[in-house]
Amino acid sequence: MNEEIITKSFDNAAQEMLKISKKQDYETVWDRLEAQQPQCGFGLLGICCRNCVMGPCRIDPFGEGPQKGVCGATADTIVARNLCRFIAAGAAAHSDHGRRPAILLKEVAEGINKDYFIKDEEKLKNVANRLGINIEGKSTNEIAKEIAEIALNDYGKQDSAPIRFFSSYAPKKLKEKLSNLENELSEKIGKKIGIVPRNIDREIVDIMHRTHIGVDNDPLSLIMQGVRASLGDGWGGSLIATEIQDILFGTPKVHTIEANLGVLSNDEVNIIIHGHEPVLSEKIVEVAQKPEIIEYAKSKGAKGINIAGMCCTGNEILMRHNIPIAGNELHQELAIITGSVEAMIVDVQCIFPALANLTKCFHTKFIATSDQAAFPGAIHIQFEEENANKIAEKIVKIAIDNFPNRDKSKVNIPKFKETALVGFSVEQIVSALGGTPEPLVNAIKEGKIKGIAGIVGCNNPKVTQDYFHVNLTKELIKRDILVIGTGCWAIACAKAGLLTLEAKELAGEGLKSVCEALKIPPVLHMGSCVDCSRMLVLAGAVADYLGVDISDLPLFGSAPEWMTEKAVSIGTYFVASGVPVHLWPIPPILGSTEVVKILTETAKEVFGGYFVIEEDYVKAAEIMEKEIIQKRKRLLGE
Ligand code: SF4
Ligand code: MSK
Repeated sequence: MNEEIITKSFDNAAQEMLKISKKQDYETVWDRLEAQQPQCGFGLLGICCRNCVMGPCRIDPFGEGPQKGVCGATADTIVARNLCRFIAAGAAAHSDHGRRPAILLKEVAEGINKDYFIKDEEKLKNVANRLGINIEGKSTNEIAKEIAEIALNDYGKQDSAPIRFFSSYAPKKLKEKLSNLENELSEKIGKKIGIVPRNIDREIVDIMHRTHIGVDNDPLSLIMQGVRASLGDGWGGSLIATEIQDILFGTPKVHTIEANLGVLSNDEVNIIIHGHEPVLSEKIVEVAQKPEIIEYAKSKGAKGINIAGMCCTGNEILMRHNIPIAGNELHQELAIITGSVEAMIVDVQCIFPALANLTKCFHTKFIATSDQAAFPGAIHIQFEEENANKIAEKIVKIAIDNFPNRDKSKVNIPKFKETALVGFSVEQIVSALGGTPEPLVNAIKEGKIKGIAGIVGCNNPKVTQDYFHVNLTKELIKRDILVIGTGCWAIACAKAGLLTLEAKELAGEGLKSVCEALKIPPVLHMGSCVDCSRMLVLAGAVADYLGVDISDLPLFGSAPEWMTEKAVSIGTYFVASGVPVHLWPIPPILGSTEVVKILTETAKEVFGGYFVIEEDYVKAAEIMEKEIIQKRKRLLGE
């Protein structure tokens, strides 16, 4: 295989498609990254500001040119402001996602929406109990309405009390720590500092306000508001998305699926659902399984309908159904290049606008569906929850009608695919453990497992696709560290065969014995990006069980191929919740020594979590293992 292709992707199917792409001269994300070289040094360091039109301003990193913006903002202020705006956008994307199922649950409970119903009453009751709702004598719809109203109130209330989801789900010690910290930091810097989220939306608006020219200029004060918004995401918006989606669509259960481009079919209608929100994709799956729709596909010469996921919509669907996943973020263009996709249906987030042009080279219909996401060149079919069944059927039929247009001479489906055991919701993990965290805690005490690493995040063409994800994961399980995670990392591991019982052979002896006893893989798929909240809930449950803070637990996070603003919000709420987080590539912060210090040193002192940057996967695993071993020893009083 050509060296240039190997540096682009670690994935066999991707390498095969990249060869075809090069031969046929299709443009992909890697070509566009190359065209951007050299990338702007000011941007990479985070020292350019466009927050008003006295600028744009930039700081000379070599100390020779300007050291202040026109308004007098320093590198520290500019970097901190830019970082906060990253967090605001990431938290907004996750939390706005959560708003949709919350509104839908209310409409279902009130009987306004008849296209959806509550699939998981047990989860409904568990969430109600957690939120302190008295469910005695109440109907399912009454309970659902109360949950939806609490969730929506967390987005819109105007008092300063913590949001209800945070106060109901966060572990005791974390809540105590954060409220004490508000007082300590306020005293230290002589101005009021808030860290506990008051309102999911407000913390994001607050960032946009304070990063406007001439408002907040203190890096610590700015970053603490970034922390507050990120906590409103992790313990708020994302958690609401996860919990209410489970109520509406079912809590994931462990089952087997297939992963990679080899899941695409030569003789069925291939429909890819790509993006993040399961509200539409659940319906697409439902419609595509109707006998009359399958018959319709057969009438067009297809053997059936093959739905495959991509990115986090794919994760949502595979967690709850036997729906295969075609790939992660950097597979989106490669899937089109297989020439076998009748329709690529998208909603929001991580969808390349470049798909509009690429699909023109094939018969593929590129169908956008969200009022928030227009793609010039795409077919736009507006999705509305109140007409979900009708719209989903219309979309599936467009794909079916397109099957006869497939040009067989252009079809190249790589044979690569792997099976994967998926569906590890907290409920399934606890059930695999026999109903309590005790066996997990005992395995850590006995040293069979040193600790747990949570890996999340994207692909990024600056990193060889899946290389860091897969190799870091292998390094960690080899060292008896159980790995859990979400997002495109989970898809990378599925494609690499790491989500199988057989993968225990790659684990150290201790972890292997635990996998054998519990019949679980050493690497657990916990869902989509918003499902990082499942990891928080799991960490919180173990912390409360032991009566300690999350920062006392032998945990480490990593986002080794991240690219989105959402990943920055995720990393920040993990750090603030007490989990150290490794990152690669470097976030745009190196232009400020003060911001770097806050994220790496101050954070460690005040939260117990902090950021680490490391390019080499073995060194990253060493750093993670060292910290995990120390935490484990401290926890056991050794
Ligand atoms: Fe320049 Fe200050 Fe305006 Fe930013 S806010 S563009 S640093 S003048
Ligand atoms: S899809 S946010 S590229 S994980 Fe959630 Fe993947 Fe990152 Fe998007």
